[in-house]
Amino acid sequence: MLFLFASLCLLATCWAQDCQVANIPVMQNFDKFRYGGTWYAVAKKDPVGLFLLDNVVADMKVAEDGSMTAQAVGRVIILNNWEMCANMFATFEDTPDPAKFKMKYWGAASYLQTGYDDHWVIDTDYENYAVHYSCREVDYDGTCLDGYSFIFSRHPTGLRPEDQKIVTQRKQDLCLLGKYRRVPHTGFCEAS
Ligand code: RTL
Repeated sequence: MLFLFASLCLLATCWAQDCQVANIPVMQNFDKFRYGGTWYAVAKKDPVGLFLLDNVVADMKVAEDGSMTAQAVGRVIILNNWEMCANMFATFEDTPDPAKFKMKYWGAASYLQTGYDDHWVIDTDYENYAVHYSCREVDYDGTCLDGYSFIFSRHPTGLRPEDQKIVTQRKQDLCLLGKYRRVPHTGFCEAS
């Protein structure tokens, strides 16, 4: 009886997930120098409003002094019907947590979106996968009201089967399991 009770308690604590943005676990001992290079988006959870549709590739650069910048491309539709490949730029500001950055971003063309978002690295092995998260608006109860997340791979062909399990666990940690869509790569942004 006591055993049953103890295991039930254990289960309950395992399942208890508060989904508070402030409690989301991020990558420990994050090394931004190893994060540099090309990342192919394989899946994403969209925010409210306009967003990168597909063919998303990010190129992170980390200078010797540690300053991080990025270029990204992705297919977008603007003004209802105009499809284009958006060329985006970003600079990152460090925060006390090495895995949490503030990202200032803008487009090569003035009509593209600009913004100032969180850029959190939830998990990465630097060589194969990275899980990114950004909450734009925290709700009154501390959960995320509007946010987005990217699953990145070093390989244009997608995640290795052995990384899929870890990534699914991370989606769960973010309270976003089931909210992701695959990001197709059709070559739309390749000529730029
Ligand atoms: C990610 C990391 C690498 C650098 C940048 C990123 C985000 C870009 C975003 C672009 C949105 C563009 C839109 C254009 C339509 O006007 C996180 C990939 C810059 C959010 C919506």
